[in-house]
Amino acid sequence: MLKLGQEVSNALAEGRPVVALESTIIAHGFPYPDNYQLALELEALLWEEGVVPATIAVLGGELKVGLSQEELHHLARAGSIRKASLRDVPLLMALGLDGATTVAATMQIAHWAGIKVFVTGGIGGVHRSAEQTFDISADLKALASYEVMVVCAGAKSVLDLPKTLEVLESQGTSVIGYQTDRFPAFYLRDSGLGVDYRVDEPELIAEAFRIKERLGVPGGMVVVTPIPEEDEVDAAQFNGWLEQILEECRTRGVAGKDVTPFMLRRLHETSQGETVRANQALVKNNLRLGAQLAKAYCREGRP
Ligand code: PSU
Ligand code: MN
Repeated sequence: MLKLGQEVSNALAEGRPVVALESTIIAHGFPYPDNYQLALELEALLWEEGVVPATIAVLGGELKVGLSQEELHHLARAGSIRKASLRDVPLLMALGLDGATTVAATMQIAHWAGIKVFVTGGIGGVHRSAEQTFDISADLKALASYEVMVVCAGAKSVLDLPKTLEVLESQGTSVIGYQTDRFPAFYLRDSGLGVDYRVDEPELIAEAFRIKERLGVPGGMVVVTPIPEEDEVDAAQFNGWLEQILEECRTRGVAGKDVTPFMLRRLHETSQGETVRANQALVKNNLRLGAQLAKAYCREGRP
């Protein structure tokens, strides 16, 4: 039932590197036209690295792996695209609808397609006050289930990061710091928390993943790299914006799948674009690492 783009299909058949990209960050993560621009830049960056991009989405009920420019533009522009997590995919397919896939759904579909590396901005996790709301992203469930390396700049500090790391530990998901021993907090380089392992060579991360596959250990791996220093947001300023927006969430009763897009949009507005710029920079930085991992995975044997 997967509709693979020609380039993706050829690369997978020939064992060449492919990197999956999610479509929620295009449809819901950034305003238009920044989102379209970013989608094109990400794909171009991968081509430059010798890696085939596979942006994933549900379009007209079809499970697409590898999108055309027109399809990327549609996702960026339409404004009415649903956010598609794990439970949405079969319904969107049956109803012939469009959906922008979250980390969870993108991981699942990447796994079905045989793609080993997926690059995103930040994973979803346990929300603050989850002890009252039970709001825990399905991204964590996907990380427990699908064998994919997920490259990210940690998780946003809008989440409860200690609880997020606890859940990852309980479910057996490794958190690897690429050339860092700190768990990054998306717009900020250091959350104050550590990672499980620091690994400095992409080859060794790919090797750990291959061993995990051979052993049949289920689930994904989180590989983190911090936002570049020059793009980091000021922590005190960020915490000010965040307090205000968390209060808005409470007073307006924002809940469920609307929480993450609402907070991102309000952060972008409140910071006058600063978080958009930071977000773009960190995704590109993640992408460079993702390309290296995809290439390392395709090279057989130990470094
Ligand atoms: N983090 C970001 N930008 C995003 C998201 C996360 O920096 O756009 C999106 C991803 O698609 C992620 C989803 O999978 O939000 C998580 O949403 P929820 O918390 O509702 O599971
Ligand atoms: Mn949620």
